[in-house]
Formats: sequence, C-alpha cells, structure tokens
Amino acid sequence: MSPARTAASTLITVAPTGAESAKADVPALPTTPEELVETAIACEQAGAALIHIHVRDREHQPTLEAAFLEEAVVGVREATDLIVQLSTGGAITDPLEKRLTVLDANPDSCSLTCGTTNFGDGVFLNPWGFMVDLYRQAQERQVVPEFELFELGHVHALRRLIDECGLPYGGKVHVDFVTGVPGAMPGTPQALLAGVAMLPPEVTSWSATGIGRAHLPIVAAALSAGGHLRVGMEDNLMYAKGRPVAHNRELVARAAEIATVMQRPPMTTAQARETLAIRD
Ligand code: KMH
Ligand code: ZN
Repeated sequence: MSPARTAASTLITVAPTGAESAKADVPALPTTPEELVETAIACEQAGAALIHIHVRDREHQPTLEAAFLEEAVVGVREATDLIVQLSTGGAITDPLEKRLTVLDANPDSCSLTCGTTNFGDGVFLNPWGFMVDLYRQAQERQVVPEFELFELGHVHALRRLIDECGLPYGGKVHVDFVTGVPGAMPGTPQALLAGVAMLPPEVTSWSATGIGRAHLPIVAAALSAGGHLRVGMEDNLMYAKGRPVAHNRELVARAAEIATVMQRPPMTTAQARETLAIRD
C-alpha cells in the first residue's frame, strides 16, 4: 500500500498522560491506575483504538518501574480492547538501559523514536545503537513498534533501520510524526507533507501529532493527506484558547467528529489491530 493513499477510516491514538506535565499543575491529567483505566474506557467509547501509555508512581512522578507498567498494561487490557502501546521514550532523564526494560511488561506495541532530537530546553536521546537494540527486542517479542519521527532526518534513519534490521513483527510499518516540539520539526502542514513525501515505501500507515497550538492544524492536515491521528493531554493541554482540556475524552471525541465529517470515521479496535498487525 502506498502511504499516501487515503485510508477509509481513521486510527485514533490517545496519549493521555506523557511524562512532562505535573499533576499539581494539571489535575485532569490521568496519573493513577484508576484514572488511567477510566480514561482508557472513555476514550475507547469516544473513538480511540490505541492508547500510548506513560505511567506515574504513587507520587504522580513519571516512572519506568516494571510493577507500574505491568499494572497499567493489565488494567487497560482487562477494561478495554484498545491496542496497548507503552512509551519507551519515558522522560528525557530516563537512562537508555531502563527504557529498554519497558518491553518486559509485554505491551502490544511500543514507541521507537528514530533519532536524537531537541526537546524544549532539553535533549531526547535516541542513539543508533539504542534504536537497533530496541527494534531487535521488539521483533523477538512480537511487539509492534510505532516509529516516532520528530525530525525529517528521522525518516531517513527509519530507512536505515529497515535496511539493517528488516520489517517489524507482522510486516506492517506504522509511523507517527510528532510535530511542534520546540526545537524540532514544526507543526505545520508543510513540514508534515515533506515528511510524508520522504516515507520509505515499506511504510503502511502513518499518523500525526501536533504539540500544543499545532494540535488542530495537524489534525486537519493529517486527515486531508490520508493520515491517522494521535491526540491527548501528553501533547496538548488546551481544548481551545483559554479553555483547558477537562478530560482526554474531549480531544478524542472532537478528533472523531472531524474525521467523520471528512468521511474518515474512527477505526474500530479490530480494524486497528489488523492495520498494525498486532499479535492475537
Ligand atoms: N517524553 C518524551 C521525552 C515516547 O513516548 O516514546 C518522549 C516521548 C516519546 O514521549
Ligand atoms: Zn510519549
């Protein structure tokens, strides 16, 4: 399938929490296991088919500890049919070795960022050796990676990764353009379309994320260009000017509504599992 061909329906991913916002500043952020499961149920009902999870400890701090990750995977699996994707990006302070242990929690999917990038005032480290280790481990464990592309150079690094390591488990290649991170690829239709034009032919589906004020422009641009969507409070805390997001469900519901108006209604979880070749 050509990645530029418009899919009939839209895969909506929700990224509800992230590692960057503090619970004290954003009380609506789901940081407890109960809040995560409640969010997952509500977002599935609103049209999401995949959940990208970062977990927090009992003090609401980002963590990569196995017990918290496993609790999240099991809890969301029991309560929903969402594809469970764990972040291997964590927070920018997380060591690479710890990030590799995320796969021990047995997710359906994992994020895999295709290179180092500026990340606001910090640096999000993804050296080549780490990418290869993570990719090979995902292949061995039948975990489907979602390749995160923050920069146009990351598209080329994905080309190199496929050349060197082959295709992911299941044979499908799904990527997500993360646009609008300060210091990285801007959240503009022009940058997004440049990335889409560069995608290797092995890519079978792509989605896009617009950080902060890039959120709505990127939703519109991705749908127009045949892509899928990632929304959620990891990426955007404002529903509209002066109106904070009250619940992740709102962002999913609005994305689903726009997609439906554009004749690209939300995918079911079963369709999404087939699209990404998630193991049974
Ligand atoms: N929190 C960022 C440093 C991912 O989930 O893989 C990295 C991130 C990407 O969110
Ligand atoms: Zn993330």
